Amino acid sequence: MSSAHDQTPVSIGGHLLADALLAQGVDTIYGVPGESYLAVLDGLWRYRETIRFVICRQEGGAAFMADATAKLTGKPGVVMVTRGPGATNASIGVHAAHQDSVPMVLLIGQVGSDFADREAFQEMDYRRMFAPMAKWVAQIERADRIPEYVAHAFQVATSGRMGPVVLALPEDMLAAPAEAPAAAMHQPVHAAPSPAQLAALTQRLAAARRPIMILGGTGWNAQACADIREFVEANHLPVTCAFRFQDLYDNRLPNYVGDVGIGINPRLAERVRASDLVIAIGPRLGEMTTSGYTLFQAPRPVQPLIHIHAGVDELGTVYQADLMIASGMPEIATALSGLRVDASAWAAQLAPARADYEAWQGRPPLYQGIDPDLDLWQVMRTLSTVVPADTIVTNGAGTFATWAHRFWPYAGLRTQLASTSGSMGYGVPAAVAASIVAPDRTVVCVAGDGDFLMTGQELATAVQHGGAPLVIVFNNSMYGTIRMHQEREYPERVHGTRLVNPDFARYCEAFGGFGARVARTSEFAPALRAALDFMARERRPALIELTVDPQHITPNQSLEKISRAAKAR
Ligand SMILES: Cc1ncc(C[n+]2csc(CCOP(=O)(O)OP(=O)(O)O)c2C)c(N)n1
Ligand SMILES: [Mg+2]
Repeated sequence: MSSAHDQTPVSIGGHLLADALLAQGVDTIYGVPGESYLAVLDGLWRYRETIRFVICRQEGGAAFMADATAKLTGKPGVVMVTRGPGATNASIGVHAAHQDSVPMVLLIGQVGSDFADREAFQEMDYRRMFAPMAKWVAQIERADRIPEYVAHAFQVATSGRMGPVVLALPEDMLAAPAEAPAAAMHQPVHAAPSPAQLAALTQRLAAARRPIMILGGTGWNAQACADIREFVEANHLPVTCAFRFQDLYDNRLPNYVGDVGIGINPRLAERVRASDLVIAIGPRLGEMTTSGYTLFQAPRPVQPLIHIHAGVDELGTVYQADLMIASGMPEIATALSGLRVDASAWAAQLAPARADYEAWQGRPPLYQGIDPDLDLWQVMRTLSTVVPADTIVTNGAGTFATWAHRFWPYAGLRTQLASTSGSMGYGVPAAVAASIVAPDRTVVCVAGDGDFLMTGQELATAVQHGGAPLVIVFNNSMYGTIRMHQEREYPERVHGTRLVNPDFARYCEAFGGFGARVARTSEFAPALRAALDFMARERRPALIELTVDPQHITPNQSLEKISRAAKAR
């Protein structure tokens, strides 16, 4: 007698994996194929209309795209790569997702169990390799447990302090016939503030004279940002954003007083130092946000500190805050939205703090007394008046990023995609992914000449999948950041920092995109208009190369000035 169970057609591991991804709500996967996971590709082929498989040109780009997609959608980013070489390439994005606390699931084809532990072709032990970078690493040895492992991976990636999870998939396990009961959708779990914690927060705020807020980290959504805005405005609080989380509060609103990151406005740094209550909601208070652990003294800050973070393990690790609250962002934001205290002690401090921010956005000291051929401050201003306010701005790493960080008015949640890991090459894949996932948004990547060529080939991915980002390359023919540090530490001993570059405009044209080069300020607006017209008409990427004077290294000073100061020391 046959049971209903016997009649279920037997599947294979690779198909169960595709089923399990669908069950976890996956609609986009980034990857580079490998012979190690043909059975998964076959499983995904069945869902080719529901799960978009974005084929990339390098696994590092794929992993950055997944990171950026997670930041943009709030859902875990998914990457699929092959063994050794694929996994090692992808690791840069796992590190980025870890430092950014971004939910990511990396799937890696693994050698079959018949060859395991022989250092077979491309074999690696991913548990050991990813141990310091990922929240959880597992290898699925039995196909009948695929739904369980995949659900577990999504659960871990999205709960508490979010982060990357790695699943290795032995080839024979993927190819073997198997059946497994389906898992349900994962349910992200986040703590919430207790009544006692909220009472303590209220009491400290009511007693403060110079409070300031720092918003940062991941896990925010539109409602949480709106709730925080209500709390901030009702209590006349000055609000700042942590390094590369500048879009958590609309920069154009009067309570926003600047970003607490690299190259912080000295007047803002002074306000944070002189504050008598810092309320940090979401940031890790890492090296970049604390100006190298100087804004706050470790382990016991001079300023009273309330630190609210999604991860229990993060609280108290560097700073022993006076009040530590483990909470998801929506949970704390809802709790704070209706809170009102007497703000008369500090309300008058808001306008001067905002004025300091606005002054910091003015024409920078670098250009005082000179009329540069290409005024990068003017370029950023032109850009911000021409593209829509909700444009997504992405960047990798280099001094060029300062122009975006300091002068771009981020208009609220999900207008910035930048990695706190400071990885070069992040900007292009992030822009490509954003343009594919959010085709109705304008996407601008700000890149350096070094930064751009780390992942510039992902323009091909944009073309293949209908993405149309605009890339602006700040070309100063050098790894400028390192040159700057070199001049500071070893003045005039230039070594290992010069670059010989291709023609970036023609590079983009070779992918079917638009390219232009701009050497004078007046050329920028027409080039921008032509680029935007092209993107709208052709739905392909555009690139504007800026010929940047290598001397113009930061908005504050020239290379020569840095070198001179170093020699005078
Ligand atoms: C993947 C990676 N490699 C190396 C570095 C070290 N690094 C930081 S900035 C920088 C130079 C960036 O050069 P470029 O993109 O041309 O920008 P610039 O500083 O010249 O504006 C380097 C090499 C890094 N952050 N990431
Ligand atoms: Mg450069």
